[in-house]
Amino acid sequence: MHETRERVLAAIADGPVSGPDIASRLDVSRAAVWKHVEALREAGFAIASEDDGYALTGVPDFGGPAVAYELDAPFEIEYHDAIPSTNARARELADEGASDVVVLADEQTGGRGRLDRTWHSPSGGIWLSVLFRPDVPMAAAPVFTLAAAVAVTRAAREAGVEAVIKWPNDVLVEVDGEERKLVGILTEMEGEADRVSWVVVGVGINANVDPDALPSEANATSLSAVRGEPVDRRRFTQRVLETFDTVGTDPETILDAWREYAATLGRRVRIDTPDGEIRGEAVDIEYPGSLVVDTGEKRVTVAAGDCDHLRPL
Ligand code: BT5
Repeated sequence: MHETRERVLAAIADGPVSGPDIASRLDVSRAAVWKHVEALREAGFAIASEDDGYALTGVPDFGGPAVAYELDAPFEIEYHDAIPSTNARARELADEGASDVVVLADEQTGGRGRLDRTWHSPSGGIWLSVLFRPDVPMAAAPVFTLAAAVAVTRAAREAGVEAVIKWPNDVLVEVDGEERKLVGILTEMEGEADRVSWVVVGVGINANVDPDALPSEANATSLSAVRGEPVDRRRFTQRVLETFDTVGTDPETILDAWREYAATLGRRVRIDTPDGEIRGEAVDIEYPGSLVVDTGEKRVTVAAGDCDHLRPL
């Protein structure tokens, strides 16, 4: 958000402050204060103007300025009511040289999963992509998928939904004894072997979405369906971005948090990899995001693939 606008919001957050007061505090003209107040109202903030000044009385439920307001993470927010794909838009921004931007949408009309699969993204979800430029080799990038999974799982638990992580890129929740998909993550990047140029971590969260609007074969659910009431999408998005930012790039922090939330560890799994199927017990996660599977004969380290949790023998 515009920096002065943010400071106007902060100034009026705790009750009425007069226009001249704000102007002198922020060292801008009274006309400028008025202009910012009008722009904030247009963005959905409720601002009362009384005899003793302006007071903030309401923050919009969702949208760019709403998420940017009181966000404790260093990202700009670019919001769209509807867009084909936030990942595609973030890649465009990357090509233009941008960084530390979150593209956020209420609805995607061309959402993508891995391997060109379709990601259904009806209105009411949280569809977002974080664009950043970490100073790491390309091979390290899977760790950001883990970090995103940790961030969403923590936010879901704070919102009362007992989410768990399924390797490599799903967040699930158990409904009537069955694991259902709540979130999918798609990480894309560009760069040279020894250094990434940019990373885009795309996170699709079924927030306030009717599961009936999602394909039945996806076995999906949503935060609102599990909670029985809508989630505060503004707060939820902020918590995801804040946790993603604090777990940051430190591998040990990310792996430890991931192990705590993982449903895959200790489970029998079947993994489809480009080199064939692997079955066994998932025993650990290794930097930068490989699953260690005990097949009974040996331990194999799997870098990527589609994973199914199997029933215990
Ligand atoms: C994923 O792929 O799980 C990654 C999804 C990433 C989506 C985000 S949204 C923001 C950003 N912008 C984008 O365009 N994408 C990212 P994968 O593991 O391949 O799973 C895809 C499969 O999940 C599909 O084939 C369906 O079966 C199922 N699916 C589709 N939409 C779903 C939904 N909303 N919820 C749960 N499952 C879904």
